[in-house]
Amino acid sequence: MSEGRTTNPTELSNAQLLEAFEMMSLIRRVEEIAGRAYQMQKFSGFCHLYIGQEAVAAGSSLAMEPGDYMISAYREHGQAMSRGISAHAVMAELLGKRTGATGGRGGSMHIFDAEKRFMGGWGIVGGQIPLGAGIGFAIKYRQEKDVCLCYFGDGSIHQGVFHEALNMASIWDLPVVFICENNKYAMGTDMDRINAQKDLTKKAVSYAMDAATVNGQDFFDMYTGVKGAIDRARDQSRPTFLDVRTYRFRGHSMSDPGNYRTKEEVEEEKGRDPILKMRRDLIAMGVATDEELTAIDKKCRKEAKDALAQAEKDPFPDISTLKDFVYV
Ligand SMILES: Cc1ncc(C[n+]2csc(CCOP(=O)(O)OP(=O)(O)O)c2C)c(N)n1
Ligand SMILES: [Mg+2]
Repeated sequence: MSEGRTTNPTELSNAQLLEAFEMMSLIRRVEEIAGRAYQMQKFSGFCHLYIGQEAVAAGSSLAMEPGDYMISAYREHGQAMSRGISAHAVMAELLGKRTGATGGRGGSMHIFDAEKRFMGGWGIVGGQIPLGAGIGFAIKYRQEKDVCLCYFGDGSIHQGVFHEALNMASIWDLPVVFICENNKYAMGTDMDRINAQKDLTKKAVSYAMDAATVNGQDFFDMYTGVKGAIDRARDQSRPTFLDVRTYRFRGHSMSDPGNYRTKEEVEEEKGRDPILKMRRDLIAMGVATDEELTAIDKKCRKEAKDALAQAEKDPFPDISTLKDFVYV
């Protein structure tokens, strides 16, 4: 295992770095508990875990201002928590409880919190990309200074809306950061098999948009990449495309045994575990000791466990509200 960084390449304080470590640890522990709860049939439907991709959410979130927006796909539990939605509100949402972030009506793929400017949680591959551009349009139209971070998987870049949204964001100078969470697979389909152009940043070039490749398994690289893009959006009202290289350690969803990749590949990727990397960095930089980081992780394990226990006790939405929010 490589040694950690000895200097902090960002302007983040030690307290903020520890906040990022805690955020990543909490996401990991909540996802582990969610996976176990699913296997125990405490809830059903779809469930896509974020394990392995935690630094993408944490690196982004630390670079954001409270007024900035985030919108994502269905692998969004971790991103929701990175914007301050509690572990309990996420867990309760998975279980369909009234106390869930979306009142128990959305479930795993549809976590929302408009107050925290977390705009979901979308199940149609690529469907949120034009919505993210639309949020950028609204920000600009109202002459506000916020930025929208719009996430999508590598599988969605072949959808027409990806190309339409990027083109519009560029011609209209929208303050949007388009973040492709490139975890190498769209369900079981290997990116290398379906991409004629393997350098995804070249797709943005055709829309005259700045683009960069970012190591999503390194919190510091992620933070720096996103911060630069956010600054460009806020100061110049220009969009950016980021090809973030990451990896999911679990299957696509809970029903995926992952037979399309070798054990060796997964093990090799686990050697780049973003949380272990952050741990090594923080120790090498003298920000915290191994024991202090273990204590933070222990706190996160408890918070995740308590979140599930509370969610299990919480009530389901009242039957009288069955038709609420239904248009027809
Ligand atoms: C329009 C559309 N087509 C197909 C699906 C089924 N589907 C759900 S997830 C997925 C793969 C998407 O992979 P990617 O965008 O790489 O995201 P990841 O799951 O890797 O995070 C597909 C094909 C869908 N939800 N929407
Ligand atoms: Mg993918």
